[in-house]
Amino acid sequence: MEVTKKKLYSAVQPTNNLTIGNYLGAIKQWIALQDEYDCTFAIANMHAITVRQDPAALRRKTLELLALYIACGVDPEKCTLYLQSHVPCHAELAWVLNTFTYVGEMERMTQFKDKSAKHADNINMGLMDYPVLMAADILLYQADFVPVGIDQRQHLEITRDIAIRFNNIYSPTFTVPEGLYMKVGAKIGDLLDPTKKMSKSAENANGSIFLTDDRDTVIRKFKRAVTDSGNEVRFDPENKPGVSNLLSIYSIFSDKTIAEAEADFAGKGYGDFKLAVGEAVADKLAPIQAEQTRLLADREYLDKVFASGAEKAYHTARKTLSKVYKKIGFYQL
Ligand code: ATP
Ligand code: LTN
Repeated sequence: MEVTKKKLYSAVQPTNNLTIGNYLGAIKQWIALQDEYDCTFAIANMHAITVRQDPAALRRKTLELLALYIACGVDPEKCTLYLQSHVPCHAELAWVLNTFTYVGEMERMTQFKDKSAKHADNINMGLMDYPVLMAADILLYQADFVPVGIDQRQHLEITRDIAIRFNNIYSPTFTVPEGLYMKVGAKIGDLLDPTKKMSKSAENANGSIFLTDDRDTVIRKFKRAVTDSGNEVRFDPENKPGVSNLLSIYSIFSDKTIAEAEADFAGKGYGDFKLAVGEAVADKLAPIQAEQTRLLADREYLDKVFASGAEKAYHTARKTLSKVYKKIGFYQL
């Protein structure tokens, strides 16, 4: 008997270069789950324009991100991979959901407050509406699970609230989704300030490891990473945030548990430890970078993935949107 798989949905914005935080918090989970779930992964270019983008760079980053998804191991034969702007239903559902979302709720969002402070000259309506568009993404595909980093938890909560609100006013329409967060890796810290999340738009690029960084750059950045007082390599996020962050990174990149990672460095100093973390990361990034470069040279293939992804995504999204239009009373032909 064919068992229907649960649905999984996630997306990343094609802005800047991805960091190992994006990889560990989001994409690595996708790869682990793609066999078990019915997966849809988007490139969120409509979210990206909530902050001013250079058009040529945005176009280039879009292809680079698609190539990166595939190079990291996301399989376009198993999953639906598509570009958000190729499916008009996102903007359409976001409009409807706007009428089920309160201004006060959006003003309270941490990311909105952070980004408003960072881009004080451009606090546009899209920046404020960002979570509603994200809710539309997720709800269109009736996703059961959304694998993301911890920083997205608040957006997942508001998505659930909006879905529940709509379902209660009309009748069950949307699946109420749950966020999926990695046990280790859901919040990778900045190497220079480990209590802050590693971000692809951080001011100081030395605190972030980009998936495009070459071996020397990776090792140099890890050598400069802040550690803590003492000299023991021990996992203790409260008292040793720097070392614990590096241990988390090392453990995931070398497929070891935290305890095994600690054991590797028993009796060793911070210098040896940081070098080993850098090498473990650089070893894993090299084949991904080579594959991304190979894929980027094959534009025809990438366009085909986008075209078939958009077609599949549209089919699912339109079904949900028609259901919504019917419930709210939009006259349909
Ligand atoms: P920006 O800093 O430009 O706003 P970002 O680095 O937060 O971007 P997004 O595109 O917003 O990147 O996020 C993509 C995915 O990566 C999301 O699932 C997010 O939760 C996850 N993510 C981002 N940073 C980290 C991090 N430091 N640790 C773990 N997961 C992260
Ligand atoms: N806001 C997300 C990117 C994103 C997303 C989504 C994630 C846009 N739409 C839908 C999960 C589901 C971020 O990571 N900054």
